[in-house]
Amino acid sequence: MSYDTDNIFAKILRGELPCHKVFEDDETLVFLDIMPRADGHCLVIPKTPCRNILDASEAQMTAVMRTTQKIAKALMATFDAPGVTLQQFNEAAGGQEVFHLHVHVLPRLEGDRLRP
Ligand code: DGP
Repeated sequence: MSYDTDNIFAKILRGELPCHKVFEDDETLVFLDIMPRADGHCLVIPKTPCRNILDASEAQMTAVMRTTQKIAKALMATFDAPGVTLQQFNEAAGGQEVFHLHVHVLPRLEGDRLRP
């Protein structure tokens, strides 16, 4: 499957749509999910075009997971959360809605439930 340069996250990367930026480095951008399923719900994306993990280079996977680990630890500290959930969807049948690689990072509290 090809990369659609008009997907929402591509527009965010080009500055055509706003986002609440949490972190960025040369390779990745992190921002709050517009429909948070937990307080602090963040999305980690590569800055370069990539549809999902099926299309990702080793360098993109490494960069995204390095940032994901950093953000997971920062969210746990910020929200005093004892746990963190990662979610990652690939292709429509896998639950993917925005076709630019992203990892959901959700800080978790004891006994909480993710919002739908
Ligand atoms: P999925 O591809 O299934 O992982 O879902 C895409 C996620 O992206 C979903 O949790 C909502 C979020 N999202 C969709 N549009 C926007 C947007 O314009 N801004 C932000 N910050 N998040 C968005």
